[in-house]
Amino acid sequence: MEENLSAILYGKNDLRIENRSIPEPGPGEVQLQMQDVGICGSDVHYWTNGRIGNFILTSPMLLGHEASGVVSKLGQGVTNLKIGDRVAVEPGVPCRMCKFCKTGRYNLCTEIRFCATPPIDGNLARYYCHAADFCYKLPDHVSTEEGALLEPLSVGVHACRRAGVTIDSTVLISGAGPIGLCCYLTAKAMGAKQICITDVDDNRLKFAKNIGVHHALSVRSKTSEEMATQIETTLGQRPEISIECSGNPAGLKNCMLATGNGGCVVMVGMQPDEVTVPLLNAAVREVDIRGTFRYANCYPTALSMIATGQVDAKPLITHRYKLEDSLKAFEHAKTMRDGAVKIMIRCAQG
Ligand code: 572
Ligand code: ZN
Repeated sequence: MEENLSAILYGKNDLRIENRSIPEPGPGEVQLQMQDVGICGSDVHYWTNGRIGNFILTSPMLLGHEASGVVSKLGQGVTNLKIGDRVAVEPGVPCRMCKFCKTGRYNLCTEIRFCATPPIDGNLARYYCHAADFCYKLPDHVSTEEGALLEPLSVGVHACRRAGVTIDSTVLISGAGPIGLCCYLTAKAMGAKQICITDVDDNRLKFAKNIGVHHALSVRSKTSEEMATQIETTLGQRPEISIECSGNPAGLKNCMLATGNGGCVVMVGMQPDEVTVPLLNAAVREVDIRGTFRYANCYPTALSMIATGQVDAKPLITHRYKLEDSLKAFEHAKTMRDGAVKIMIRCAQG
């Protein structure tokens, strides 16, 4: 048997690197020789908790959903790709039939199969098969690492679209983790004139400054009211748009109070089910509160941002591991020590 080394989560705190058989592409699918897979917070969460909300690991599952690969086999009827093409993998494949799919909001499809969301396998392996129309050919000058980064960047594209970011926007981003930084890069590329980013962690704020953020503010031991004032003073006006990426209720409260009248708060970070927020204050100032769920139709835009050079996402990659060292990579991602932002796993040998 040819080897297909795979990172398989058997249960809580039980990640094993094991050999599986190489899968054959079904109709409309391609077989991919996987190249680079980024570790997402959700991969780490499934590993350490065995579940996220109602999505519970009940049988072994491959991790990984921020991926790129090289086409190694074509399934029946595939015409959009050829063997040897380097591609980015959009990890959610919807039913293509329902109301949401047909109106372009396929991220809301209830039948969507999303990599590394139980019970669907992810792609942290040597070989993996995926729907060909959810693979995007990378131009020669775009690396497969950048291809893998299209996934978190797509989250940023979707958030900025939902928020209505445009030329001249003034934007607040709460949380300077990988997703906050992807929202920053996207908002900048979409023309935002001023962007302020906040976090509790000074190292993350320093990292944000190093990749070009002008206004990086610490929220440590400050009230939301104090933050709102400091953000307004820093930007010279209240933000029209706030993008909440921390998942912390205090971050959401900051966004709601800081956003100017008639503005919009977009929620990206995963909040607890029920939180206490200044809802009436937002309502009477016509501050819209919008949800987001992953992304739809964002990969082509994320790829354009990279391919045209409008966005350089490479600096987000702080650490690299080989597939065989995935356990070490996950240990690193758990602690995020040494200023880790995006940890990338190299799946291809050599
Ligand atoms: O890159 C996509 C992504 N989506 C995340 C988290 C990490 N990465 N989401 C948060 C968790 N939800 S969920 O609905 N779920 C576990 C399926 O609670 C999905 C979106
Ligand atoms: Zn993710």
